[in-house]
Amino acid sequence: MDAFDTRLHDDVLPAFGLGGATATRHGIGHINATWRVAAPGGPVLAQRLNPRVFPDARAAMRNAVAVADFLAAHPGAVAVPPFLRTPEGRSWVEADGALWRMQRFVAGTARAKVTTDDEAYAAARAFGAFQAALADYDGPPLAEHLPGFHDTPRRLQAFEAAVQADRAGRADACRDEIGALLERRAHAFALADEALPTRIAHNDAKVGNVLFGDDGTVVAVVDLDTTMPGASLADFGDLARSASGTGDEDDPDAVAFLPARYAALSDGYLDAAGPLLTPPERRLLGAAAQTITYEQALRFLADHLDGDRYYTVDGLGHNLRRARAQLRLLDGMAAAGI
Ligand code: GN1
Ligand code: MG
Repeated sequence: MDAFDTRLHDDVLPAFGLGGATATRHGIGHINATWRVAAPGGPVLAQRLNPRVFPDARAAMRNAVAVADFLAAHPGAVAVPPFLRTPEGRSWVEADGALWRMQRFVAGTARAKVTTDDEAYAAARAFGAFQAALADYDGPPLAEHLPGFHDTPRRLQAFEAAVQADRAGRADACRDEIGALLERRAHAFALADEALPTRIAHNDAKVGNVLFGDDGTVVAVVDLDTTMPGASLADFGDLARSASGTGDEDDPDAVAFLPARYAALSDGYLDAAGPLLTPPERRLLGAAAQTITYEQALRFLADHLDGDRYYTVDGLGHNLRRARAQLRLLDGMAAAGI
């Protein structure tokens, strides 16, 4: 079942004591289905985790809840939306082969793209603060429930397998993009041989996963579904991928890398997390931006070749446009010598 043709299961609201509340579809995520629920105590979000993307959804939720609880118990740490509990103290319910959860709605605006260097700085500071706060994490151990999520060499292998399989018969029509990705394969290995510490990473640190307040400050970091042991550079890389250029993630014609925007991102990230980072982590920020942008191009093009089974698409060719946009951004980054 696709994220967009699903309905809110009848058991979910009653399980959280909200039977009878009105729910409307909400948000633009590529993966999960989300509803905004008008609850008596203020709005909440209900979500169905996509079981195809999160085969161990319980582990994903255990991680997310543990991290949210830890941050909530540390005043001054970056805010994340708290999870609601059922009267029995459970953070999710299971229905129709999926896991459903509710979170308090945090007022703020998610932007797929930032438009000023100040916004870029604020978003980067928030992800840096997330990293820094979690350096002291002492809650239950976190599972790597999506193994190798940012293992770029492995993503390259999966891409090559998708080209070989050509499951949807689309490879011939995108030989240029396939060739461009294979030519740039060195990006897959730029971080692979470095000694990088395993930290707690958000792992989906795109700029759309922070909420801005009206004054341009960040009010919360959201979407902890991929928060797992990982590399800080995966987060910085994803942030740079999503916020260092013009244009939407799926609009190749509008993409241009902006060096000043990128500088604001690295300043913000280092201002919050810099003291914690090792010399290789600091030195490799620019390499990480390119590696994660490359990785995302591999993932989008692989999904196009597979017949659009992973990401939600708006029609044929959407993943191909996304891949092209990543490639353009990557070339902008490389030309700027970051
Ligand atoms: C997905 O869930 P969402 O839309 O924030 C994806 C990320 C990609 C991103 C690209 C679990 O994120 O890894 O970077 O799309 N999440 C998962 O926009 O695969
Ligand atoms: Mg997500």
